[in-house]
Amino acid sequence: MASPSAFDFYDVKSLLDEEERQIQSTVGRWVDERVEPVIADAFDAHRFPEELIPEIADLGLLGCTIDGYDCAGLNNVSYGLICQELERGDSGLRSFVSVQGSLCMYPIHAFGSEEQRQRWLPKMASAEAIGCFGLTEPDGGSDPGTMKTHAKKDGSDWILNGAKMWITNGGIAHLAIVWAMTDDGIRGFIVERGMKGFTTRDTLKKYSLRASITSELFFDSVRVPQENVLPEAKGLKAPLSCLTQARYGIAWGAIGAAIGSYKTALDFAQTRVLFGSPLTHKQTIQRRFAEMCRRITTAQLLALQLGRLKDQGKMHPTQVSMAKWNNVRMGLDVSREARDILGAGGISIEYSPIRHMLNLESVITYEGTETIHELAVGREICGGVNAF
Ligand code: TGC
Ligand code: FAD
Repeated sequence: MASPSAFDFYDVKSLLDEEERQIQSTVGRWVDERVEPVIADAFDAHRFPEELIPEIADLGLLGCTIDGYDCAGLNNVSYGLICQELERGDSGLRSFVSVQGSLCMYPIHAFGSEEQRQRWLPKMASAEAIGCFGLTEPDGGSDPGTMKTHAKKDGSDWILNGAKMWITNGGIAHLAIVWAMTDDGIRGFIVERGMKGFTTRDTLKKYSLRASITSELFFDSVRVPQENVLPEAKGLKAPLSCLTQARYGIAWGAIGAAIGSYKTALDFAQTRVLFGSPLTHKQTIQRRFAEMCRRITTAQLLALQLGRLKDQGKMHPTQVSMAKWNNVRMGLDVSREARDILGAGGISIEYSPIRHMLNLESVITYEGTETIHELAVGREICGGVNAF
């Protein structure tokens, strides 16, 4: 009987079909060859490696679960594996793909008109058009139902006023999916760069997700034509449905960050000789690796079952909440543990764990904080009573 792999202890790969395995290995190879050599310097320089965007598009990773419109039409498990491999490189790359596909292409596909789909989706699949998603506001992101950004009807146009904060891809986006309050409740708008009164400003001095662009968006009486309103996006449920798509990808992505950190620490511990033997011969080090492996394995199985439910059309948002909460917490704890095993070297950007650990401080906050997901699961279990 073959021994279990340290990186796939329960042979999760055997539960994948041939196409899923091939997609994972293609994206994994691309991350090894094209991302690993540049990502530490990009993080250090607080720079998103924009030169990789055309390659990401050529690999067919943008909006990859959409059928038609020049998109790849993959299943959700494949999309999850893509997120896992990208985040093994860096959370910033997975964020870029999540925002473009799950937060911008998804709402255009799910809530847009046929004209909007034809106009934007092929261009977004090829990265000719980059999107961002504006929901969070300066006064508090966890409670988007109280947003202050608002749009008022003016003839056949809308006049948009307000501001969004902490917006991934904002500074490079050609279009922003913006959620605003109207007399009719929350609606979604496609705001294009160049529209008068729409400006962005990048958020600098971040110590997390440094290889990713984060920006503020400002709307000063922006005139948005009716044809840029998403006709089927009505109420808070619409943006929350987009979040469900992105949170799903994050639940897989966090496994990649954990595996990257754990592998780096394991390679180090096998050759670091202290008190006469390698670190991997020490009882407490073995216990710590066993614990990391246990948590990664649990997260892999959780993500795969979530993906199978999603592919069968049976996935519930609170199941996504549990997976996002469990897997990001796991990724953060594993990368911190890996950082510690590297000793002083662990604080250097030369090793990936501190970069993953710092990135995951954003990942545990965005797309619903850990507390928000605990409360969403708690509400589901306790008869729907809202404890927010
Ligand atoms: P609530 O009454 O619970 O819900 C309103 C309506 O929405 C439905 N719903 C959902 N639908 C789909 N997916 C979900 N996850 C949903 N959660 C709720 C719900 O059934 C209801 O429908 P209906 O038909 O009854 O109207 O609303 P609430 O105001 O009580 O809020 C609930 C709460 C706190 C869970 C929600 O506000 C929330 O999720 N807050 C967190 C906000 C958040 O996650 N923001 C993320 C911003 S985007 C981002 O961070 C991008 S980072 C990207 C990257 O770089 O990767
Ligand atoms: P707050 O909502 O003010 O929360 C503060 C604290 O209060 C948190 O610890 C929270 O868990 C806790 N809390 C909240 N409610 C409760 C409660 N009921 N009971 C107990 N505790 C509670 N947003 C976008 O719209 N688009 C993007 O592309 C995007 N990208 C991001 C990129 C980065 C790098 C980061 C860091 C954030 C991004 N965000 C984006 C914003 C993100 O979604 C918000 O930061 C997040 O939703 C939390 O909102 P907040 O920061 O305002 O914290």
